[in-house]
Amino acid sequence: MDKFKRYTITAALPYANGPKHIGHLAGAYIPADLYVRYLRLSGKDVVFVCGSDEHGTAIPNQAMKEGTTPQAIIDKYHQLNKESFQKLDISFDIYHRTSEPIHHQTAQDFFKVLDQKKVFTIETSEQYYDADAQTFLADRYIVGTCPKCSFEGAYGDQCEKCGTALSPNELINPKSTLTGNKPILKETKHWYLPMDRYEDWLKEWILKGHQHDWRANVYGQCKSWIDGGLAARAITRDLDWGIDVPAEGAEGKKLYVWFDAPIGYISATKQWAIDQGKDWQLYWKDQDTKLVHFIGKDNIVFHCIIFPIMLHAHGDYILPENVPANEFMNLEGDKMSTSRGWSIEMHEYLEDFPDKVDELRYYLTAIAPETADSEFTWKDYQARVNNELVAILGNFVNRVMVLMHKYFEGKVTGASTGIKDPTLHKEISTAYDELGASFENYKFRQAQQNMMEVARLGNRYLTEQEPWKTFKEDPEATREVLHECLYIIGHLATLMQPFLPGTAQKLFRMLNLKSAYRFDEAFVFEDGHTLQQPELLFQKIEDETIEQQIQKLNAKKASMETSATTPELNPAKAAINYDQFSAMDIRVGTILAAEKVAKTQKLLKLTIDTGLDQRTVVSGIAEHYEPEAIIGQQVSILVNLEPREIKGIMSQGMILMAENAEGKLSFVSPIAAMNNGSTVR
Ligand code: B3M
Ligand code: ZN
Repeated sequence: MDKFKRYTITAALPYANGPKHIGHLAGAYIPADLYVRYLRLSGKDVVFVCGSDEHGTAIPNQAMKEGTTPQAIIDKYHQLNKESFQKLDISFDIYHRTSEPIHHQTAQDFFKVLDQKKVFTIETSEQYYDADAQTFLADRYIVGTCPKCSFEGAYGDQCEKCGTALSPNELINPKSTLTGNKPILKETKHWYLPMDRYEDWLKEWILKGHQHDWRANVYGQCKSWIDGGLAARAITRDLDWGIDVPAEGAEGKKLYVWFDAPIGYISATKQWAIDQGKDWQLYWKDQDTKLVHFIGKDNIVFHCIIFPIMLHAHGDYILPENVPANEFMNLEGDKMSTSRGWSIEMHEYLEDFPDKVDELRYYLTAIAPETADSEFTWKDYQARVNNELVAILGNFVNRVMVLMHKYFEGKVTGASTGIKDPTLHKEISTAYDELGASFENYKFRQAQQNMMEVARLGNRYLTEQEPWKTFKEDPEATREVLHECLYIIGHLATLMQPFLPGTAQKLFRMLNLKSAYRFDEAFVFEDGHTLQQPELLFQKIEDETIEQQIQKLNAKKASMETSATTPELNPAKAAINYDQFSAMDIRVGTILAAEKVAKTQKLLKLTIDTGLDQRTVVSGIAEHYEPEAIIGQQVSILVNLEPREIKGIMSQGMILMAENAEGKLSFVSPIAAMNNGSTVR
């Protein structure tokens, strides 16, 4: 165990612009949770913080896509992700939000300290500005022709066709996505973090100081960044959405999201400390505190270089001891991607498998991309669950429990304080040591295998001893073996707590013990201790279930592909209140007669029985319906629309039509026949 008195553990703050998938879960949240649970079980003082990253252009972008406000987006996805994490037993001490006032305050204070210490440089440059929208344009809000491949829809930061990274001024024929206008160049001032000034310090701290304890992939990325030379990076932006820059001459500017987001770890800790009556400063400023960031590999530079520079420049803060970033997890042979539909979102898994949380935790840990990219396949998931959790772990526990009930009514007789067989005893205590060492080295796959070794050991022991054979002649021998097995199960439950927290609780319940045990805490089965009835720990996963999931995945991808090629829908309209809605009197009616309006292409003159009366309505549906074909058709009609003269005919009301993005029309009718005059509401 290391020398630290307390631990501050962070997991990357997910953008609240969409649901997160199981690749994210495997990359950051499960390993962080495993480590934290291990620390807690070792009796350590830990705070585990996470929360939503609610700034950056990703949020307004998504709002635009969904036709709603940034606030609605962050509220929706904050809630969704928070609930998913809870259901997956990720044991955050707090799941905070960067939209909270305490975070804005903390980020601004941080900025002010650096500003006062003259850490920043201020530079003026020309950037694209949309004069009509009166706003500077973030890179994603500018499209134009790619200078490399001539693709016309390239974005200001990247051409999605040829993959080239671009800056907006490289685009040929740039256009603002807000108005379609050609943007103009306009001078703007920004605050920069001059990272080049910290190169020597980074060389000492990372290249010399962490060569041996950081993962090779993390160290390697840092080294290539540092060796390549660091440049000043703007930490302010001309945006509407974000945290105001607290400096003179910075009106209308916001902090760059990657400046404020990591400070989110600090503000989350502050809020937790307020809630728990603790001192947050101990967790961020005391040299006896160990800070560890859990992230995916795309966030390495921010957590290993930029944020540490900020912490170091500020001066009061500790630095991360380690950043055990993971590689990526692919899915069925392809990169996981929410936008392409090739993903399993956390909430999707939970909807289909609400009672298989530990199974997912187990599988994602077993294939964790700790040293190289790994691959999730449904078949492999099934195999791991069936061959390992069901056939080894579940089977061992179940056999022991059943035999105890069959032979001894589930009752322990005679005092014993632990495992008697010296070899078994030694093997179990080795398992604790090895598991501890694996955790200390952030080798979570290995740690889980160390735990599974105990299940294998138990199975082997039971099979070798064959206690069912001795019962007739020597029931005491049977009892002895099963008692040894009960202790093995107790240790197995103790060791499995980080990985399979739900199953561990079930096991403790079956054993009639407390609901949790620290690693150094003894449990004993006293004389007369009674066991509960066995519960099923894991169920075999059938081929059919797996086939369904594979089909579902393919269908999701296909539907994303068609929706990507269909024309854009109309953007959502502004909100109305209920009164505005209910002012409309919509009824079910039946078309009694229909004829073309002379000298027009589009118009039909309809006679409608509205239940209230018979009336005439002129409707622009002639290109979609033959008059004869719609006699007798039930429709929805807005009856209190002011009458209007169209081509010399008084039209009294309006027929409701559904119209898709290609302009195809369809009546909106009740799906069961309804009396004319029935209300639609
Ligand atoms: N929100 C990027 C991501 O979700 C970013 C992480 C912030 S951690 C301080 O991958
Ligand atoms: Zn291109």
